[in-house]
Amino acid sequence: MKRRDFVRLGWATVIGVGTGELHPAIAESLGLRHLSVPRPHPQMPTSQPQATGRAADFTLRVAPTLVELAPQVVISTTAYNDKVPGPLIRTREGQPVTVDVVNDTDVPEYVHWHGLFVPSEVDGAAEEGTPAVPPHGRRRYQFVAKPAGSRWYHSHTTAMLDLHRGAYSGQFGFFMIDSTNDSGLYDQEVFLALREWQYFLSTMDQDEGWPDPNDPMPEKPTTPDARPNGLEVSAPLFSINDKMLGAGEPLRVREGQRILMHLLNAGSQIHRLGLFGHRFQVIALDGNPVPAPQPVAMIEIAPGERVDAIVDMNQPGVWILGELNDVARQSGMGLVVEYANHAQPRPQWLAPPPSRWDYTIFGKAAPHPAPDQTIDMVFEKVPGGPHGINHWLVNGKEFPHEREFVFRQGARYRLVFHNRSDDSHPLHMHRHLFELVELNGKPTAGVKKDTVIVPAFGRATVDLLADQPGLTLFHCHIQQHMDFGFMALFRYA
Ligand SMILES: [Cu+2]
Repeated sequence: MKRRDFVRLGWATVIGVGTGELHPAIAESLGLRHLSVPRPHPQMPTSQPQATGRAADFTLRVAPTLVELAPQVVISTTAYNDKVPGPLIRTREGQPVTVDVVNDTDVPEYVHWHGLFVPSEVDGAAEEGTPAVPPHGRRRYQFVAKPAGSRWYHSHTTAMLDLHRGAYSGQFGFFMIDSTNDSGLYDQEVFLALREWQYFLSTMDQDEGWPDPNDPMPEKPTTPDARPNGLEVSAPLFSINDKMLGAGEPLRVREGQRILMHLLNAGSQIHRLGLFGHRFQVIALDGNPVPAPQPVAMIEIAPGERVDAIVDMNQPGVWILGELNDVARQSGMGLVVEYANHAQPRPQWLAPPPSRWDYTIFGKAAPHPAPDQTIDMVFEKVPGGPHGINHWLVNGKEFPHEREFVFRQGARYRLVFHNRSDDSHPLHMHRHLFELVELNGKPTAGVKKDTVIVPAFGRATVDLLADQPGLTLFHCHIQQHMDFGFMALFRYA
């Protein structure tokens, strides 16, 4: 057993892994009595726009709260409106939106509207000049909801060594912007946010279980870095929405139904999900419809990313939709999927057939117009820097930079992300979408995203049209990497 697994299982034992797939209390809650009572899958509470002229359409109250992840597993965090995820904000594309944020905590907060085209002043990033929501104060955010698709909102405060702030807190929620041409070809729509809880610092890399010797690693240096690795954020508990595997209501389905799953990774680790006997028809990445929807057996989703997939329910039984990693799944990252009239005492986990996640299969073959300028961005790790924490360099410097990164309005940019580190990083550009051009040398077109995983020692190239004037933050979506240097600010000339 690796030391990492020992540490994780040590934690997991507290909540009873070792008795099989589920905690006894959780298994008990899944007993026949419950299974025999058909109940609709609980809808996430929705904040609907209110009609009043001067009132906000939505109000988010940031406050400390308790979350019952499972029977006898209750954690303390801060969240929006005492819910994790926060209320589903749903609106039509092009609609003006007013959100009042009430901050019932002792620290300043920012709410970032991830994937929306909004001005810097309301984007929710201090670095772009958005004003804070003061402690015990309030602030109104007003913007137009665009573009259509699965967006989300979350705290964008700096956390540094406070593992209860920013992305470590429960401050996140779905923000759906409906387009006027929603096909509606599904029977049920579910919102599933993946999360870890009770973060701690460790020298063990969370993603070490997923090395892929087949990766080309074009950015791998010839001489490996011999410095010892520093502290990274790890976690012992996992959930989908606010419940650990088996602790919440199952997703109740009927044979023949089509389920639209809106998946969001609101955590700090990359996750891989499978549902034995089923395929995920991926229709959108980061909320943007893909040119070539494809069925896949496994979905990989990084912090900040969204995947919309339709699953045809054609394998009756009681299954676990779960993390492929056994420890993560057994420590909570999963959801029971229960077909009507197929109740069985225990949900089954079977690993899906081995497969690779590859963004490029959802794209098309098409030439990209030549960019006006190519910007190379090189990312490096400084292992075990100050405080024993890994620090991160963008083109040789930790954030902030001088004026290295400048856009001219209307110009097309090709950004080449060179990941010269042994970790995968989900790189996020605020207020813009970019189009994937190549990933580790594999070309594609038409896949539009706001967050892209650049694999360890890998390279991704994206094209971006600079059409959203204003300061624009770019960063790794892993909170700790962002806080310790992995950030850059683009300015419009
Ligand atoms: Cu990172």
